[in-house]
Amino acid sequence: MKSIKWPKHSFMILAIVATWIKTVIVYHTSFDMKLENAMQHFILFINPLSFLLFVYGLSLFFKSPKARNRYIISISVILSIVLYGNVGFYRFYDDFITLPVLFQTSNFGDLGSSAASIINFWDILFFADVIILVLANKYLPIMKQAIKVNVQFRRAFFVLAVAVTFLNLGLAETERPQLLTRSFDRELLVKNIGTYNYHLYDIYIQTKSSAQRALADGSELVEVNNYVRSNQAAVNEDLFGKYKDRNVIAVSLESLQNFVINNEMNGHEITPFLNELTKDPDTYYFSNFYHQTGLGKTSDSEFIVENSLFGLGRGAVFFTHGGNTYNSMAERLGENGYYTSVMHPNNKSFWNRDMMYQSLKIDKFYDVDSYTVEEGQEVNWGMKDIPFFEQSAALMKEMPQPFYSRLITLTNHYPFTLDEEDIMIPEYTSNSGTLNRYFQTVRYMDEAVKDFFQDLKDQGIYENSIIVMYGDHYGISENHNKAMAQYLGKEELTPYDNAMLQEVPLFIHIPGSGEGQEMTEVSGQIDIRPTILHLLGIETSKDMQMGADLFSPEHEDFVIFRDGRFVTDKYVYAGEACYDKATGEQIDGEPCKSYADRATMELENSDAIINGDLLRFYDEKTGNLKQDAVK
Ligand code: GP9
Ligand code: MN
Repeated sequence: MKSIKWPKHSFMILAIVATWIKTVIVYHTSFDMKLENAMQHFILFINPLSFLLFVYGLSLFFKSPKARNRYIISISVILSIVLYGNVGFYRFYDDFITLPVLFQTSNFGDLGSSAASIINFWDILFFADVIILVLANKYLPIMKQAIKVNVQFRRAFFVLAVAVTFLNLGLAETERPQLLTRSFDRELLVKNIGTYNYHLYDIYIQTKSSAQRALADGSELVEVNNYVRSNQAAVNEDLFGKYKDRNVIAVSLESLQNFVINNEMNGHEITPFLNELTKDPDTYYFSNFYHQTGLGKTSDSEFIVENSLFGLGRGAVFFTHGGNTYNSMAERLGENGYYTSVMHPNNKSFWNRDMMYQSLKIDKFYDVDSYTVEEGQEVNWGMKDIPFFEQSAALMKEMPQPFYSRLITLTNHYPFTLDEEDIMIPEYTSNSGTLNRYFQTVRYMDEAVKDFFQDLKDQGIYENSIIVMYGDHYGISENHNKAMAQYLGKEELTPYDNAMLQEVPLFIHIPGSGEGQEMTEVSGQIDIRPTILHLLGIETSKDMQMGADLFSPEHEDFVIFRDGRFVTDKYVYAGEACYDKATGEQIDGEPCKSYADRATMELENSDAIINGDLLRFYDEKTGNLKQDAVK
């Protein structure tokens, strides 16, 4: 032993290295994380380091070597328990632990009985670093050496830790832009910032939400309730209940904007099938319809459709408020005898769907594990839409009827790539590869929807269903304004144009109805819930919802975006300026003012419901507060 020259801070360094290496080995052996390239491997490799430098680095503040080593060993024990806890949870649920599930004891009902089968003797290796540290502390006297740490050294050490953190975050940001603000997939988080940092982040998000929740009481609901009641739109007497007990098949069309509908790109029709639907006697096509999503993108659109409430201005409500009480469309349909599900061939924890769907009372989530993804059936983000639809229709055939199933497509997702054999039209010719390819993936999606209609007919489900299809959010961001202006034949795009580009198509296809037509009311995703429920003859007059039935004679031409922009039949408010909707010219702000105030109020009311988890106090049977709501 004498020949080895141990560095000064041997025990701390040993701890950092041992826990680091162990964590990386555990990543590879115990979690099934898909790594696509060398950079992702590298990020996974370095991601435990920043946290470990900080937490073990605190040992530099200890004077007594005994206390210092005890601290280091305790940390290694705690981190091992956290990691091992995750492994156990993952073995059972295929997911990483998030704080709320620790408090939802019902989740562990099944776990208890199977704990024995989850644990085995070799799991002792998950504590390998602890064992190494304990042995080193006992048998290597050098480890117990007292070290005088000067301030400069400590400072340098923490500067290094900060640098490693930034390196990690920077690499993660290039690999997954906006990771922390929007991509709330636990797997992505662990892959990019590491399991320990992920837990800190999760604790931060969840405590923030629960603090707001704890401060709220039922009295806040009174005001919100008054607002909602005074904005109710009456039902359309002719249509209310006309399609009672039909299945509802809702299709979220990924990134589909309205500008491609009934339009061409260099002489090529982009959406031939959807174009036909706009003229089809069984289809209501809404041509002045807008998405209302924020950072939560697809998940926000799901939230809006299910609850007729807005997502949040910051973060994704699916992630931040996944445990709230809601009164979703699925729940309402479930009460009316429907079997409810979501079908989406992605990993179930993406957007915290697996947790959120429990709160939305969705009976079953057909995630990627419900599908057989064969060779060549995967592109870009996952399963291609055509086989996805085909297998979904087959699954639907087995569902008890009536059912409500919401399908989420994936192929027309940024960066809009396709396999050679799926390309049906050439790329567009602009400086934006994104926009150029977008037309091709939209064309593919159109084909997929066409096939889906046939699949439904083949499975005998078509006739007795209502098919609702809508674009979930924009596909082409303002970063591509130049290319977009070229396509639209404009000099440049103004805030007015960008607001108008938030239009997404909505189709309500009712086989055999014969009354379909183009509908021009200015409307948004928030209106879908009451519209569907009313077609099925389900009352919503006591529901806490912000939208209005699109067929109601009282539906107002007014749609609010999550960021406060809005569109009416006459005005568009964007970039803090008022525009004439017909001409796109900026006008005096006065006419927009009262709408702007209403928009703010509506968004605030919606936020109050979510932040305070107010629906837990609400009795939607009576439309009153629950008895014990006011403290
Ligand atoms: C992920 C899919 C895409 O499962 O819904 O989400 P997005 O990036 O569009 O929000
Ligand atoms: Mn989406």
